[in-house]
Amino acid sequence: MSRKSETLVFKVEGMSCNHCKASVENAVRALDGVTGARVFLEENKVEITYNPGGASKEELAKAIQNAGYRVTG
Ligand SMILES: [Cu+2]
Repeated sequence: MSRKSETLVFKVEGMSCNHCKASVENAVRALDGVTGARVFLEENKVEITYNPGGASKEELAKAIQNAGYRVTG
């Protein structure tokens, strides 16, 4: 049985170094259904792969905000 995962990109403000990168990636990866998270510091974005049925987009965004960063798009 194959599970189809989806990709989502958020614009995130406030990530400036590898510590920020790790904080955001770990916060997102801790959520239900997330299969991958990768921050691109230069582009102020995070790319997330997740299985629908787990955490919602809103919950993903909230996890980033709770880690101390601002989701702008
Ligand atoms: Cu940092």
